[in-house]
Amino acid sequence: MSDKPESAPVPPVRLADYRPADYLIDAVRLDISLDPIATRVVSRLTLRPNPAGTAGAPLVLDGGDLRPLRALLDNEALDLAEVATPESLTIANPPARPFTLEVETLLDPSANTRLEGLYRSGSAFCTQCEAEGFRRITYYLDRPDVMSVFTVRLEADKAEAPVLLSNGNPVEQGDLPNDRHFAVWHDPFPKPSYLFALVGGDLGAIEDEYETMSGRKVKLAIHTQKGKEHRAHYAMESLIHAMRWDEFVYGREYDLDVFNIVAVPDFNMGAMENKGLNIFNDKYILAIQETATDGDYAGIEAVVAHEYFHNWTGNRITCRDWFQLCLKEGLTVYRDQEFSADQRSRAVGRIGNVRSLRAGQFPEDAGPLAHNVRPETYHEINNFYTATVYEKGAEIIRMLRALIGHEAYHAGMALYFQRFDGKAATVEDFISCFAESSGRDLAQFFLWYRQAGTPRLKARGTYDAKTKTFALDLSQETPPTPGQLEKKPLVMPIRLGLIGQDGKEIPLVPADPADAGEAQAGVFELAGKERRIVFRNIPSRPAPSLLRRFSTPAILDLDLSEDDLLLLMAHDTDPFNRWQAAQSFATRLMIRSTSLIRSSELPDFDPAFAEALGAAIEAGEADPAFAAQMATLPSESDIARDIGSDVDPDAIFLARRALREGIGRALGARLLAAYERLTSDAPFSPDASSAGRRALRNACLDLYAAGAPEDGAEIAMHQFQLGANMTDQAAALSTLCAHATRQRESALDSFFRSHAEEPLIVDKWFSLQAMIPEPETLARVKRLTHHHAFSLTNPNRARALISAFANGNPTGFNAADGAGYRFIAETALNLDAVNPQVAARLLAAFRSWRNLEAGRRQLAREALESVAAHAKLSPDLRDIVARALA
Ligand code: B3K
Ligand code: ZN
Repeated sequence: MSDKPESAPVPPVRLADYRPADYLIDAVRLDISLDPIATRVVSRLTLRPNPAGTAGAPLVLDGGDLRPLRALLDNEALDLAEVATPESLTIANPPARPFTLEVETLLDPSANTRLEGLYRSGSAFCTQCEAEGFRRITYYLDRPDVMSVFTVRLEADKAEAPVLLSNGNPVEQGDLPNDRHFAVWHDPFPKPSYLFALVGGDLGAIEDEYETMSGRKVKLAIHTQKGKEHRAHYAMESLIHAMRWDEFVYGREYDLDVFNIVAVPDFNMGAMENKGLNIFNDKYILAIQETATDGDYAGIEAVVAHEYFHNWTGNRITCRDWFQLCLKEGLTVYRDQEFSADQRSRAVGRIGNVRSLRAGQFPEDAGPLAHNVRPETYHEINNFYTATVYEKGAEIIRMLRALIGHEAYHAGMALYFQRFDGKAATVEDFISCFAESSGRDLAQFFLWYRQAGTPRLKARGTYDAKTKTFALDLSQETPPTPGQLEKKPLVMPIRLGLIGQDGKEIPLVPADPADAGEAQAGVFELAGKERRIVFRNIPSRPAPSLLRRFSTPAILDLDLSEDDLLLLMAHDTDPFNRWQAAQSFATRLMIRSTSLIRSSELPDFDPAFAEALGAAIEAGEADPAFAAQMATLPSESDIARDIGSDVDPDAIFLARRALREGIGRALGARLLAAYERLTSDAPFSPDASSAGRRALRNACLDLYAAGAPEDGAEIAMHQFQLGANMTDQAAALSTLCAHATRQRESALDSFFRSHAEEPLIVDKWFSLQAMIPEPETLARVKRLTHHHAFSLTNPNRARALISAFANGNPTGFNAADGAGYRFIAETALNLDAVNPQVAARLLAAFRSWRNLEAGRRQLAREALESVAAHAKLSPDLRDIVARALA
């Protein structure tokens, strides 16, 4: 919580106000004596005036709730009362030449529940500095464009913290009197303070060695709580694959003698890319078959790679200011997506990216929290680590590559690494490299960074049987977003094909020879508001397959007939669009049923769709991971988003349930047969193809149970009791939870009893219950907040129960009496006193409240207003609630 009263409106930080720092810090020496409640930090900064700054300006260092003990300027003591407050340290007239500043601060890491700055996780000490946590350790120019060489000496009780780690390479270590010891680390690469990290603790580790492409040897280690080291092997393999991939694909090699990863149970997000010392949430490191699902393994592979890739895209080249966050995040997400696609199935990977973009980013872009991929103002930067910055940011890089081609993309990246290595760059710097490598003017493309909102792409096809031509009329429109009413046309790469009635791909022969190059590549650009493309030699009316591989993050409005959708589902050569056709068909059926249910009629069912789905599942046994995606229908939130306004979550739930029930009934025996065929007694392996078989088998079971709950529950219970691996166990339990079966409670009890000592599994136990789609669930969740295993101070646990309810239980959160809204609002307030970042993220569950039907909309508003009425909110929560209500 901020100590400052929040009564007067605080002005936002603006991109337009950026100015270089008035001082530079060439070197930092930190001496940190770790103690659970009284850690002493001595910081010695070597400063000089920045030639690019204002001469003679005062030096103002940032602080965050600090307790200074002493300060010296060029070894002369300063009067603390005069220069320091908890929030800043000011030297009114600093020397006009290089000088030193030494400051000692006193910290209480045990009292730090915000998990920003220096805190404790279990008995270990660790840090989280991005975005502005370093100022909670010592006074500093805590901004990413101030890059400095760090030398860190750590000292601690030898029994309590035998392992002492910081950034860079180890230099020295030794014993000290009173059972203490020390270690010195030096990082030769100048870096911003947000990349600083330290860890101290009694940790276990696994080690390995990696030889880079130029033959340098790197010692790799992953540290975990003692006794869990053996669960880090998959993470280690993933790291090594990622290191090799970055050499092979981007020509980037690792640059220090050691690379350390530490996994801790208390962490605000997934992981952090601190130079040479990545710190991770346990969830993204620890995995053995008994504790981790296939989804967990995939998450580990992706996040380990993501943090590693930041070493070049983020650390060697960092951001000039926090408005440029997507410069490192969007690019690094794109890199990790491509890495995972190369390790696993490209089509399935892409479907996963798009599912997550639509589930997380589209609603953000369509609601009151919409913002540019590169924002222009912010009140609290921590609230901008969003799906928009990360995932839409990654989509922009993907489009850039589709537009300029593979070669110009890699030439541009090479130029970027060469030109900006060791610097703090902007998005303009980045894009200029591709303008140069491709020879294209990318000014219009840049609008993707500056314009919020998901564009709508409308496509209409007209077939002329006489001329055997097919005309495709494309047009675009981006709806207004907060503070941005007028939108300009964007540049969209539209990858497309035409599928003939015989199910074959029709060669693209454009009527206008100027379109030949695009036809050859299969990618057409829509840069203006509209475009017409005419194709020749089309024997009969084709089914257009648009936005293949989801080449533009737009909402596609294409008037395909149900026959077209069935044709594409079965024959599109682009697997992404085969999946998309199934999703579009299911969405159409569910939206139709939602309206019928709202006018008290019976939901709709189309046996042709069920039949096509059955065929896709059977045909897909050769690529089960893909078939599992086909078998997974759009979520309730997907349908709500497509409906867009006057949303009734109960009707959507009933419509989705009815469709799944109908499909389950229609395909019952076939689903069961597929389930049996996919059963295997081969030993567990987390590889993609084994995971794919498990995914399809579990999807078949889930659909089967939708049509035959009792029989399905028997099978699920049997699979649950077999407990072969966590994937199958958790899937069985999730199927049991979806229905009010008699087995459900006993399965939940036994799951908890067997895994009570496993925090990551207990998290699953909380989440599964929070997502039970029944009116009683809110009472259950409230009861669970008093469970001895529940805690609001551990972010994983708080998210497992509370966020799972807010985001994973649409009928519970959106209960018609508003009780779900009130519960989440109250919990966000309680959390705010403990951990503002986690609280703010929780409250963002209200991001789509304006799209609800009138009754719920009013109740959601009241819940948000009850939060806004609190006088003492953290800046984090204040910012979310203010924007949500604006
Ligand atoms: N860069 C960190 C995120 C930091 C979030 C600070 N609130 C992890 C990542 O994106 O790799
Ligand atoms: Zn990142």
